[in-house]
Amino acid sequence: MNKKVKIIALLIASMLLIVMACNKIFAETTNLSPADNAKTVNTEENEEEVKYIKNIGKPYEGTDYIVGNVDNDEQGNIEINDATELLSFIAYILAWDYENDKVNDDYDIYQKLVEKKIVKNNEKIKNVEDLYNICDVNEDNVISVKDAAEILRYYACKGAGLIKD
Ligand SMILES: [Ca+2]
Ligand SMILES: [Ca+2]
Repeated sequence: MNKKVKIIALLIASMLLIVMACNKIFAETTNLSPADNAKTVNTEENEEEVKYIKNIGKPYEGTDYIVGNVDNDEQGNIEINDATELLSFIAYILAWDYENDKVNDDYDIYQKLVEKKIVKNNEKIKNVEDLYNICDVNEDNVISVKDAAEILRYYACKGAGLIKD
């Protein structure tokens, strides 16, 4: 994929994610009548999602970094920039030329992108475990747009006062 295609793909993915994040938030905050609440089945999946959000913005156990703080800003804030940094990384993982540019894991790709100054260097990411601890916020062992969506959702929920420290 050439650079233009990647950028367009990334922009489309970003817009989709923002729309998805907004839809989810409105769905969660507007169904306040008892009849509507009765319709909301608290499935296991919903409980899982809540759990993921609780991980984001918190220190990863036994480390000095914060889950979801992809850009490693000093305040440790989870903001849109963390999602866009992650989306940029994901776009390059998806477009990676595995045939010609052999890598062992996503950390190798990350390092190469940092060298080329395509993604920002996060000093906390020193190995593949750190990379996944910070970026794989929904803990499904894949760094994907779902993780970026969860970061956006956290950011929006926090902004709406739905998440307290
Ligand atoms: Ca951040
Ligand atoms: Ca994930």
